[in-house]
Amino acid sequence: SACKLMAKQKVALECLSYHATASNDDTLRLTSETIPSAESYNLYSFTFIDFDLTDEDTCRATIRMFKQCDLIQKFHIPYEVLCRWILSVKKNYRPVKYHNWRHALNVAQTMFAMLKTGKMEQFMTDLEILGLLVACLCHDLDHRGTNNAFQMKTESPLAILYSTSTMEHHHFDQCVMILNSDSNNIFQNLSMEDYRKVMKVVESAILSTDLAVYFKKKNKFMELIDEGEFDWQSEEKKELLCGMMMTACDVSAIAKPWEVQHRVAKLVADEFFDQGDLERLQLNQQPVAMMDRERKDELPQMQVGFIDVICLPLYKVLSDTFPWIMPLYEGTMENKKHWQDLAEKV
Ligand code: 5BB
Repeated sequence: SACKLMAKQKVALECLSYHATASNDDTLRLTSETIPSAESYNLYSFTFIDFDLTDEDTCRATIRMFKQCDLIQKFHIPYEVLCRWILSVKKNYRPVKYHNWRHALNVAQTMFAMLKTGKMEQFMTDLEILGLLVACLCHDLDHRGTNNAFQMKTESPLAILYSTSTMEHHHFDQCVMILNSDSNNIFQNLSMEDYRKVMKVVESAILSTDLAVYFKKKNKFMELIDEGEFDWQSEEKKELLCGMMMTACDVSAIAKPWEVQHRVAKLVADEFFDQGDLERLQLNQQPVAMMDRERKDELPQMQVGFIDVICLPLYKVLSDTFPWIMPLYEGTMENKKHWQDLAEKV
């Protein structure tokens, strides 16, 4: 429709005014650096922390995960293209408080740990592993620190373009945009069929990071588990499993050691409060409790709710089926106690 076309043009113009891909200088520098071991970055652990890593280290850690999965060899990814792509992805995250490049890296690292330490890679093809890691790194590209409801309320061009899963469609579009930029296509040596397959994995995985999609799909997933379904080979079931894994990784800050969870929750809250401020200023609206700085005392109770309603049920069903990812469940249980203690104090 004419309306959608206008919205598309607006979004395209916004993108044009911004230089999207990494410079050759940065790319060549990263290409020539040595990549420290996975152990030195603690990549196999569910308690990986990015706080002490430099920006350069976050790129090296990302390359290390590709190497440990042998993806560079298996899919003939030119090393310079991989380096440029990683820098471009990093560059297309905005400096918002929580949904930034560090979050993307953490989500990808949890996926890596689930596949390796959690022994879930045996259920995945190499192409799916490639798709999942790429999806994690790209799943919040160009996040503006505001959610889907905010896009809708402000009638942003993005919301006109995509009425459901607004931001997630945009994250996937940005992912495709980067891959299609000069010398950024890490999939360039895949066959037509593999190319189509991996893009399908990436698209479905990124779209499933919309919490609304998770709520729609989780019952189907839990039913399959209840029926004792351990054959994950059918395409439909595999897509369902990948979606659940994406959510598990997306919220995995909740399972980190308490000091880390506490610090990250404050970043999440600060980003929510910034949206709340915008809603007051731009829309003259009273924000919901979660986004209202005046109600920050309720944060511990909200975290308990988040843990009980979303995180624990998901980690429970996943670790019942894939026992080696139990640390995610246990870490979350531990943090629930801390948040409950704080909630009782107010
Ligand atoms: C989440 C769903 N939302 C539509 C309504 C509010 N809830 S909530 O009550 O579970 C909630 C979650 C309330 C407050 C929260 O944070 C206060 C700082 C959170 C919360 N969300 N806490 C966290 O530590 C994290 Br991490 C998140 C994740 C926010 C992004 C949602 C990711 C979607 C995953 C599929």
